[in-house]
Amino acid sequence: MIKEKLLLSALNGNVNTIPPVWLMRQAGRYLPEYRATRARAGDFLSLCYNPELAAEVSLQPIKRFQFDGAIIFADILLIPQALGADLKFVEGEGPRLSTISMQKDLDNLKPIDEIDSTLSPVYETVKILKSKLPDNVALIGFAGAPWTVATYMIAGRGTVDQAPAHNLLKNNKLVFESLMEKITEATIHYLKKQIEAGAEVIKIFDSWAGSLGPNDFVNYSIKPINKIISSLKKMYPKIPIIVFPRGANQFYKGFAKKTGAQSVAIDQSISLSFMKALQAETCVQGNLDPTLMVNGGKELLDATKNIRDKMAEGPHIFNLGHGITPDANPKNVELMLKAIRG
Ligand code: 1CP
Repeated sequence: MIKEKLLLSALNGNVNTIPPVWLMRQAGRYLPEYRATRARAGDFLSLCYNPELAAEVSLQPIKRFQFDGAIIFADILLIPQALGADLKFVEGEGPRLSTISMQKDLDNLKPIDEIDSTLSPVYETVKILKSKLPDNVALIGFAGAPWTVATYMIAGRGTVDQAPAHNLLKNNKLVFESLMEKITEATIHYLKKQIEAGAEVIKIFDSWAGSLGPNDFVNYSIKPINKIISSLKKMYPKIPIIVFPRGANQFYKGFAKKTGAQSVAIDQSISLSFMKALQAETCVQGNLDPTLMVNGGKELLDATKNIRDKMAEGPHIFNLGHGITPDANPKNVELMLKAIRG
């Protein structure tokens, strides 16, 4: 009999003696082998669009750490690029994109049926990964949530407070909402294609959900995510979906049910008692402070065991509260894994 993959088991609501574990941004700059492959590709975007090399970097943390999930190597900003935004990554600074501020900018975006001319290498990456992954590892596809993607498309870069997006919403709601609609449709298509190519789990990153007030949170985080999930579920009723509404604070409560997600990823600002309460609603994932992966030691061990033990009675996926940082020490990942798996 083939045993169910541990990650899928947790997403189906099962309690496991040892929780499945993977890390947000597990393929990335903290790994020397990633830096080597990226250098071979030339730059970050060339790596994203090179299926053989992208699959290779997704597999690197699996080989090194035997994680229970592999995430495809891509970026949430590939959708804006596929829609026609000019995108580049400036070394040491981050992404730069052409901006959206008026109807004319929207009119210049490509129709949804043209985005695959940019995105098809990502589907190829998924296929390669599917054929190469060990049997016990689940393949995770992903996209950014419409609000988070819109914040980059409107500002043209990452911002601390997402002010440009909030201003567009306030001053030109029609353009803002049309953009959200467009991203939502593109994302449904993109994720559908990832599932067709072999993704077994989908993660939606709403990394900037925390800057939305109560009404905007409903309208621009929950509703578009719900639309994406319900559209995918019509085609693939069983596909498990994890959503990360980073910074959602008290709005984490009820979030899984309202969006239709099977799991919520919890950032490190949430207390373990609140996380435990959320576990009564859904499979919980995350919460370990990523800064602990830099210095490691007893602090890392204690925090790891504390999360594992407090979440042991319900469905749980071990993960960080946000992405692992470039200055993290791979040895500390091993330390953490030992504490989880014994
Ligand atoms: O220099 C490099 O090699 C680029 C660093 C890097 C990497 C490794 C970027 C630039 N993106 C990625 C890959 C990536 N991004 C993955 C797949 C790899 C993995 O997880 O193992 C994923 C899932 C993402 C998701 C992503 N990209 C998010 C959501 C998650 C989060 O961290 O909140 C966001 C917000 C982005 C945008 C982005 N891409 C890269 C950077 C530096 C940023 C942040 C920009 C900013 O706001 O400053």
